Amino acid sequence: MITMQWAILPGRIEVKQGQEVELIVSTPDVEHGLAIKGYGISEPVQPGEPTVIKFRADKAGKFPMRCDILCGRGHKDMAGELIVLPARASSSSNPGETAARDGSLKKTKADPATR
Ligand SMILES: [Cu+2]
Repeated sequence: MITMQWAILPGRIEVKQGQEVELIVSTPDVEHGLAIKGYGISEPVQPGEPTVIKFRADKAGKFPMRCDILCGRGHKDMAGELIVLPARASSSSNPGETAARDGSLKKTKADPATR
């Protein structure tokens, strides 16, 4: 993905709960930051050097993404949204539960809930 003056592209990222997410973020102009509220993510992004952000999407919901480094007049327009689609937990909705899988970065097409 790209942080640039004045946008975060793509502005909407959809992942599944429990998925290992790897964001490779670059910037074509000046230094920006990428922050994802709710996941405690806040990483600087420098020109010429992509930043790799890895995390496990263990919380379902919508999480605003922002640039958290003041980069100029359009700074506040740099916003996006991370959507974490809930795993199909039929009965229990215990939040820590999906964190039990080991962290391979494979992206399988249909990922049946492990239960
Ligand atoms: Cu900014």
